[in-house]
Amino acid sequence: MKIGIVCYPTYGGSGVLATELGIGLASHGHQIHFISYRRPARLNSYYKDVYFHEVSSFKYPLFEHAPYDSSLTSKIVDVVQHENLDLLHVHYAIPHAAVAYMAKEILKTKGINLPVVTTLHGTDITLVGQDQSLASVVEFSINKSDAVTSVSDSLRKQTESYFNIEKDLAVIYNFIDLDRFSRKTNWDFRKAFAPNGEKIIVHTSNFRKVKRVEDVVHVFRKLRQQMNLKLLLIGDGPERQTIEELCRKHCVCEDIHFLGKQDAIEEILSLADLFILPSENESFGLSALEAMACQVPVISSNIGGLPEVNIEGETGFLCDVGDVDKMANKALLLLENEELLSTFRKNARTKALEFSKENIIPQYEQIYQSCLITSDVS
Ligand code: GMT
Repeated sequence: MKIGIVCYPTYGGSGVLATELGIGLASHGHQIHFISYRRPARLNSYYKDVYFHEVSSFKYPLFEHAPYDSSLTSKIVDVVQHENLDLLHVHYAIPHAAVAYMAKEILKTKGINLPVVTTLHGTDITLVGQDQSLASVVEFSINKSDAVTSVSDSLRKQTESYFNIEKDLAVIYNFIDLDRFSRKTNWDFRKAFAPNGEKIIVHTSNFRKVKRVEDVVHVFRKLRQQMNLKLLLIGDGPERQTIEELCRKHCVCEDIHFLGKQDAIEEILSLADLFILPSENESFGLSALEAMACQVPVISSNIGGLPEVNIEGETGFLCDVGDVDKMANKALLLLENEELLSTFRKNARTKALEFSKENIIPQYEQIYQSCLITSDVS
């Protein structure tokens, strides 16, 4: 199949997942065409049968904002026609599902049928999508997609409760490359962060408010009163400055490393004893899965799709949003008991195996096939 993939090119989970899916599909013999305003961050080397088409923004003094949606639509129409795409898969409803609908309608006037698959990732439904300025477009474009998938059952239910959905939403969980994300501890590297054998806690996110990174710092402060440990914060985003100030205020800077955006995230996860994800909203928690695959137990909030990934009392612990006392207590329970920690480590890896790319990618291929069959018949 020749498949177009539209996604955000950033380090965020939806872009990461879309990129890994494209790479995985190409290894199954499909030809993949990414369409976005920048080369996706994870598409950082050459892959056979993977192409990238950049959407350039049109600037004109009259426009306060460049009309990205229109430029993206035109680019999709162009790529579908000239590369003979069979299908378009868009990740994150806003604006991609609406743009896909418009491209589909334009192509119809040229005698081309373009099946569209939309994958809902999270805040496109739970946060941004519910804003009155966007909600009707989100609902309409979900209903107009040929197939819609959701990255967790929790997100499926939320979508159905917030919007008037006329389609079946298929749950296809996020997936991971288990060869890449496996524990390969580099002891010299570990020593660089924890020279005296301290335990290491890791958090990775895009430092948006929804991630509640301040809770990570509060949990860390509580733990640090009981034991020596280090915190590695990976990623960057709007809250980073506030978090740095919080660390300074509480004089914990010497034990916290802000590592910024990282490509070889699995190398850092391989150093960790515990991963903390205290989000206010999390449709799946791909970052938690990446940690678990590297044998790192997870202390997370019990929100959204997190309980479908992080299993209470097996792979980690689930706590109410903002309950930093419980998060610290559960973290201490694990960090002070090597045997328990080691059991949780193994459980985390075992659970992660369920989300292998080998299990999940064929589920997308099945959806594509059914779209093509339906569009042939109609
Ligand atoms: O929804 C977002 O804020 C962004 C999105 C992204 O692009 O990072 O994250 C969502 O999609 C990921 C991949 O499916 C999920 O693992 C994240 O849980 C989800 N984020 C939220 O629900 C906050």
